[in-house]
Amino acid sequence: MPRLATFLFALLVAVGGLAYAGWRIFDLGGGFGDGSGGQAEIGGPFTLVDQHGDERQRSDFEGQYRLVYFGYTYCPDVCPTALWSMSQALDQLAESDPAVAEQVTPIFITVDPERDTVEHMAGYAQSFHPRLVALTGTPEQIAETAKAYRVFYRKVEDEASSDYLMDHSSFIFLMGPEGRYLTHATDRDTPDELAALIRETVAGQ
Ligand SMILES: [Cu+2]
Repeated sequence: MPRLATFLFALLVAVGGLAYAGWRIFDLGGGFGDGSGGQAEIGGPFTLVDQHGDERQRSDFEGQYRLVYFGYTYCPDVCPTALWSMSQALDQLAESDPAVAEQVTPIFITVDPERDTVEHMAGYAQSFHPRLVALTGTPEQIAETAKAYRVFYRKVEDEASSDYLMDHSSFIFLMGPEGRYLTHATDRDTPDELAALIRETVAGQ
């Protein structure tokens, strides 16, 4: 009997793991269309607050390409890497293609509104790029925005301390001047690759 119990438990874990993996794969592959095909769109209207305490909506960025990244300031590695790449890529473009660079607004949206207050976002954004717009909001506003971008996130309790981590998707979305999804990169793309992707995508518009 204990062997059966062990087997059942292992099966349960495996099924749970598969379901979770499936969700992540869906999350990764789902809906990355160009907005013109049958796939669901990525992005949507939002109302959030920036690091200066000002309300910001999607329409505020009309006419600007946007590099949008969801993460959280307490992230130990992935978010700093992605935000560093975005900043470096924009600095590179400012040198090589200033006309392109000035059309792109980098946006960081927290998935951890509990800890990422306006004040906290202000200090964090400063360490990356002077033009980085860092957005937070109520848990509901964040959930709605993340859902529109098909971004997955969840709290992961750390048993060793009272702190927690956030498990989250890590995509750098390039949105067009009308707010439509164009393409995306990830935190694993180098600043060079990201700069090239932005340059080519903007040129192809
Ligand atoms: Cu992160």
